[in-house]
Amino acid sequence: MVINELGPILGGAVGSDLDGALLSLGAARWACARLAGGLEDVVAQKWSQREGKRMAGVERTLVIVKPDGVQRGLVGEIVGRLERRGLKIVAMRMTVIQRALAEQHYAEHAGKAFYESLVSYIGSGPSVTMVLEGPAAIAATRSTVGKTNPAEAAPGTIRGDLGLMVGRNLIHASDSVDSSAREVDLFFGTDALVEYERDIDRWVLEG
Ligand code: RTP
Ligand code: MG
Repeated sequence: MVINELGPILGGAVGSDLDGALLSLGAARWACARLAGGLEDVVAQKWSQREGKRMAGVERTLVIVKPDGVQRGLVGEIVGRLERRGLKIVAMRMTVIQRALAEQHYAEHAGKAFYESLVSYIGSGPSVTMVLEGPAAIAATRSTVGKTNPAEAAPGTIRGDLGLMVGRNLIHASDSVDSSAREVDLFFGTDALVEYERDIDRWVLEG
């Protein structure tokens, strides 16, 4: 294949005298360098395509199965729905969320009427915290989670199928790219995230 590709490149430069030979040598070197460079470009392009696919549109989101979800034995049900959607678990931990962490996590709600009950609820027992990854993972997770108040959440959503009251709505999910970055860092940092590929990904991810 290399020879075939060199042929047309060298064709015009090959001659019978020394100048011609040197010209041919120079052309051959140039052609080899070009082919090698081309190969590097192809490899680099492949990598960047792969990386690009992972980076462009692929998001991470922080999900918490809140204490009511754990107490009601719904961890498997809740995580299963998100897993079946195709989202990939890249971190998971069972933890009792301490007051300081709860306050940081829900800082945007400080001062609201429900803030105290919210902070006390989220720390009232073990939670399962996790980071999910996938294309548009933030919106995809929020749509599977459903509206904040389970009474208004659509059937088919986690809150709509499994909950009744806003103060017992089973699950937290990041609501934007910014809050996801902040929350993933708050609960896991970057070291605790596990990078891996799944064999099924080609059946879940297009392209
Ligand atoms: P989350 O942050 O827990 O995923 O919930 P969310 O985005 O759907 O709702 P958000 O407005 O961030 O509220 C955070 C949590 O506070 C409790 N809440 N209670 N009593 C109330 O009016 C009220 N409003 C919100 C809920 O537990 C909600 O998930
Ligand atoms: Mg929220």
